[in-house]
Amino acid sequence: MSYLDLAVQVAQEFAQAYGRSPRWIVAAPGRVNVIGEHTDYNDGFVLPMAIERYAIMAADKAANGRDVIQIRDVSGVEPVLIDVSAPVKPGMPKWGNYPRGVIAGCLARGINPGGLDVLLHSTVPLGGGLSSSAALEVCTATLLEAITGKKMDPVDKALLCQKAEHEFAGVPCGIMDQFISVMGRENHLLLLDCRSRKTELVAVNDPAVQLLIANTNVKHELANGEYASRRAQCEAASTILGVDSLRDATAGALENARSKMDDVVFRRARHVIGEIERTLHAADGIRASNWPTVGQLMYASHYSLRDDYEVSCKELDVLVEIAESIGIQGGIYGCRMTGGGFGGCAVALVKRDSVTEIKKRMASDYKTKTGIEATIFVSHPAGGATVVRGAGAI
Ligand code: GAF
Repeated sequence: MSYLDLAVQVAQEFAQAYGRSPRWIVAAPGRVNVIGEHTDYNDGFVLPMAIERYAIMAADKAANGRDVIQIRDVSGVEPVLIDVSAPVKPGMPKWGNYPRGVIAGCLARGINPGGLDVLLHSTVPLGGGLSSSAALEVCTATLLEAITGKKMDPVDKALLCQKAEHEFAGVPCGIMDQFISVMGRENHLLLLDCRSRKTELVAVNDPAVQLLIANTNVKHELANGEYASRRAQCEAASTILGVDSLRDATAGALENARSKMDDVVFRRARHVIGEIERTLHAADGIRASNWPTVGQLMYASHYSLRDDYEVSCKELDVLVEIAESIGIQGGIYGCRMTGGGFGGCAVALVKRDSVTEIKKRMASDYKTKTGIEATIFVSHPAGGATVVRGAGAI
């Protein structure tokens, strides 16, 4: 569903929840990362795109006139109440920590909308590795911008949202997810240099290809702790190599230092150094519409994440094996796990006219091999966060 259609639905849901029409509606997309995994916190490159799955918020000034932002979710989970007349701190329910962290950051910048009644509806699958949390953060920031008329610089906005995730949700994420949710552009991938924070839009103009997303529908518990330990291992490798970050290391320097580090740290660094290179090559391949090359880089990324970085899982590997067995002949150029790992989604580069067949075959082979139903869909590269309805537009 497009965000415009979804906004119409959310306006109705707001009316049912609060008994009047919303004055503001904003949307922020989730993302799929085409390549460049676990490179953002190593100052490397990433190549994500925003997807046609959104966190949408509809809002009006608080009916009771109090300085409290009330956020209800259409799923009926416990609502979040945030008093904006006092310092905002993490609290319960836990899901509210994403908007709380963003609101705290906005208040610190003088962006204070006062009390609000808000309804949230998200179509980004939770725990699917498609950045449902970044979409929620960026959606909140966009809502406060729309209401106050105070627009942030896009880089500041993304960094504010990342800080919310670090300090309020306790997740030491990199910058990719928030950047793409803010800066996505229709029909483009975003090549982001995570060191300089410079971005370059890479057009995907070939109507013969599409990105297909397959959700394993599993999320293994260890994800958060393992993410933090990967960051620590990368820092350990940088220290041994005498560089600020693995962005500055080369495969040759790593090989020369092999005896100075344990095997796990060596393999983590090998993944990151190789993945940064693959990402730049993939961007070249996309510019040239060289799909077989891009596909091979995606497979290579997956093997490296599976064997060296060890963030894949059985279900993701099964999806990639199915993709390989379908092959280019069956319409798949390449496939890899996407996002942090330990479950969530795989992304595949496919021929558009094979999509229906591929979806059928992937779903049935995955069910046979794992006993689990996958959720499979295609998405065009979508635009970044947007104000659908602003003050005065109703
Ligand atoms: C998660 C993080 F939030 C991102 O910053 C990134 O590190 C990704 O995992 C792995 O590439 O989505």
